[in-house]
Amino acid sequence: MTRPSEGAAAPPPGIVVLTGAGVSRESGLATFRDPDGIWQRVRIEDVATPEAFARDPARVQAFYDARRAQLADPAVAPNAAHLALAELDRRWPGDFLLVTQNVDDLHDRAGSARLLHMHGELAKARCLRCGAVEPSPQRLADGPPCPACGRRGALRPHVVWFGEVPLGMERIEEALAGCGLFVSIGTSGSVYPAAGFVAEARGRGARTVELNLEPSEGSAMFDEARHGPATRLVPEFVE
Ligand code: BJW
Repeated sequence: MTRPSEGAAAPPPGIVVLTGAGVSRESGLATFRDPDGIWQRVRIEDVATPEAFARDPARVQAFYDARRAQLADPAVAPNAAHLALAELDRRWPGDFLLVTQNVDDLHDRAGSARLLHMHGELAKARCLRCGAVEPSPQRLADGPPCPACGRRGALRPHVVWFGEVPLGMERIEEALAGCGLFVSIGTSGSVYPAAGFVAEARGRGARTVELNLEPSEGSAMFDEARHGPATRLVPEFVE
């Protein structure tokens, strides 16, 4: 992507990048809706709703404990796409926001700074008693105490389930309203409100680009679409 030339009169356009599970797939983390995806193995209604947690907290905690353990596997590390986005963040002189739907910490580990986890973070836990959001113990199924209030068994994964409000929506709306370029990477575009961001950005006059293994549900909404693996497409795009 061309960096704005020094001394140019117009300020560099703001950029909003939206990422989904596809960006972490080549790091060894499964997506949700691909044939080998997480929702082929477990039902959303059993693990990813507040009702599921109320009905069977042990099952939900075990599901997220296993995914948290996977993140600690040394084989799981940021890939070329995460690194290219961190590089873009570092060198882009204008407004920039990387909005990820992913609960993994691979963008953080790659060095992205202007980053917002709209569906939460596996590395954090939230206390249902005092509301504190703290680094998560590796296992929540054992009912560890809240680091803030000491209450046992009140921590839940700091992730956003279906029917819950995504995080940072005000900051995201503001960034979408002011951006000149919106790039969607590795997401099927099937979960709202993220799936609607392309229409919002486009409606405000931004150029919209999709980088995905295959056309997503909202592919027709993009001005430009490139299809292939994120580890190839993202470094090429950021170049
Ligand atoms: C590659 C690749 C490679 C593969 N390179 N690409 C109708 C009925 C009921 C509800 C609704 C409804 N309409 C809308 C709703 C609301 C609901 C919703 O969207 N439901 C839909 C199913 C219809 N949404 C919500 O409930 C959200 N909250 C909400 O709307 O609150 C109201 C509100 C909004 C705003 C302001 C105020 C109020 C909350 C949604 C929470 C989603 N949570 C999850 C789980 C998080 C925790 C966890 O990880 O377990 O988030 S679900 C899951 O899906 C996860 C993901 O972030 C999310 C998106 O998935 P993603 O990332 O797109 O993955 P995939 O697998 O779908 O796609 C991967 C893509 O990568 C594919 O296209 C591949 O081709 C590609 N790919 N390899 C590049 N190497």
